[in-house]
Amino acid sequence: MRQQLEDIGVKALALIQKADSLKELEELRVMFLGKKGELTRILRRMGDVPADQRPIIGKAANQARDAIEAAVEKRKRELEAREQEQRLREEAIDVTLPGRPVPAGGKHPLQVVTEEIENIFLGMGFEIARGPEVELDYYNFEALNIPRDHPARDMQDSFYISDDILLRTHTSPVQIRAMRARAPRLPVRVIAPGRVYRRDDDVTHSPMFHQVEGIYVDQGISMADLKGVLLAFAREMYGEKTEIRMRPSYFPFTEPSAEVDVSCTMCRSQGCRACGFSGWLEILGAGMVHPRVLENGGYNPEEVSGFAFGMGIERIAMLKYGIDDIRLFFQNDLRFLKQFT
Ligand code: 2NL
Repeated sequence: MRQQLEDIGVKALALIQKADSLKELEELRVMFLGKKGELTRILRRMGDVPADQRPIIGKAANQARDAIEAAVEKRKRELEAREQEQRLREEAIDVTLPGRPVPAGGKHPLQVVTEEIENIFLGMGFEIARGPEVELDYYNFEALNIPRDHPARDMQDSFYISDDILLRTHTSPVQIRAMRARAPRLPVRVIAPGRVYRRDDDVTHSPMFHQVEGIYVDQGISMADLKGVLLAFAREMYGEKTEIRMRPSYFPFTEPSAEVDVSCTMCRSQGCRACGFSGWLEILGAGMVHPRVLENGGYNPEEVSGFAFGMGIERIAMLKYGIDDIRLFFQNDLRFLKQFT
């Protein structure tokens, strides 16, 4: 029996050392140490061993079991280490690979144009003023001398929130607020860029669009100041050879009022499709602030005067980039937007 134990030990250690997978190793462990294993089978026959031999055989059996267990453990660690190393090789991350590119994004063409306009007026000493897009009827219409029966005040033309609250239809209310915040201090010299809303929707009109308005109130401001500022603006925006012309017009909030045209940059006033073969592009409305509007702004029209102007950003951007459909600005199609970064 001692010999048998020794044989099992030698055989087991040899097989265990050669086991090539954890599965095979476990099968060997069961084969020798399991309930029906070879070693267990021999120990079951301990009863047949003469009593004086039992300690010796028992000791030999224990030694065989300990040796097999130790060999299994040792081989298990080796196989696990090998498996781990293989996994690490397979799953290795190459930290020298280039990163995934993050698209950089860019400015919306309307933002590009708005900032260009802002910077030109900042350079002439104007401040940038902002105000609510949901506005009181008073600031949007009443304070601007727009009569009760004016079509712009109709439900058909403006987005009303309630009887006396609506989405602003121009940024003029921002300038009324700016005047009231500053009065009686002088000068008031602000521009008001931002979103405005009108019930209009076709190739050249969007229900939401953008405006920049400007106002300059001080002692002795005249139409000459208006023309000088707008000419300086046009030349910075469209080039130093640019000319402007003013034609009489009408707005309820200015008197007198004018449409301001800029000489066509595309054809150097020779006449082209963009300017309707007239040589001039209509891009601004302007005028001297109506005395009642000055009053509503907190200023005495006997003591001060002012000019104001307004322009639509989409129209300016469409002329600048040759865009023929206003809806392209708001569809967020990257094929369109990527052309202007
Ligand atoms: C246009 C014409 C204009 C104004 C806007 C204005 C504002 C105040 C007082 C007086 Cl607070 N006027 N703004 C004046 C004349 C024309 O805009 O064609 N806009 C797109």
